[in-house]
Amino acid sequence: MPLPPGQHLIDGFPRFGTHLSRPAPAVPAHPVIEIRGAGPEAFEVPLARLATLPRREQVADFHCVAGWSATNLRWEGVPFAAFYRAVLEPALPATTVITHVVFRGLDGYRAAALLADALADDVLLAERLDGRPLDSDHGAPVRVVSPGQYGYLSVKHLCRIELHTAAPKGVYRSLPLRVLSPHPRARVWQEERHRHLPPWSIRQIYRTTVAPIAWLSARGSKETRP
Ligand SMILES: Nc1nc2c(c(=O)[nH]1)N[C@H]1C(S)=C(S)[C@@H](COP(=O)(O)O)O[C@H]1N2
Ligand SMILES: [Mo]
Repeated sequence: MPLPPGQHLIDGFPRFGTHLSRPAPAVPAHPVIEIRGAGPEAFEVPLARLATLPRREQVADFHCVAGWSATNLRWEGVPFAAFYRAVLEPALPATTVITHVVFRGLDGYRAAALLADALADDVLLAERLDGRPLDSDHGAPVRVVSPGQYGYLSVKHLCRIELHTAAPKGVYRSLPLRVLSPHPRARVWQEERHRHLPPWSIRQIYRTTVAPIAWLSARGSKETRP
């Protein structure tokens, strides 16, 4: 299977992200996903609710916008579409039309997706990776996995979903490379890396960030902490 344009195979599946050398956030004793935004009053969904929904196992590659790809990851979890239909949609007033969702992690990281993209067949709320519960490096206790989009939409340590009726503002404040504001659709086969610049112009810039970010992220990894 070829890789999407501009991607390079990396060894294994590194811990990677804007958390850099910070350790992963602690998993609460009774984890919940908080639902907020347009439409319903805020409410909480206990993670245990996922066990009552249809589950799926899927093998997929993972592509970071900085240019590395990891292959053949076996994820298990609940399709986001099943969660949306069973839990979110029934809470919405009939007249509310949701267009975007914002996923937030326990570390404060946020990413915005078009609802239509988040409802794609292969988008999971994943609780297991390669036959084991997700570990802290890869997003315990639950993360988004969207293999058709760059990794920045695959929010780890998912603790909140916001529902929006228009494109949300100011989502990527925390990105170190905010000037390279990410593409709202982020489809890997279309090489939608950036909102404004053509992908060839930023491949090299992104690639120079891979080694330092991977190195810093590894410092916060469970593998290297006492
Ligand atoms: N909560 C959280 N989720 C996150 C990030 C992060 O910093 N925090 N980084 C994103 C980016 S840029 C990538 S490439 C992937 C990396 O996932 P991994 O650490 O499991 O390899 O997580 C994404 N999800
Ligand atoms: Mo990334």
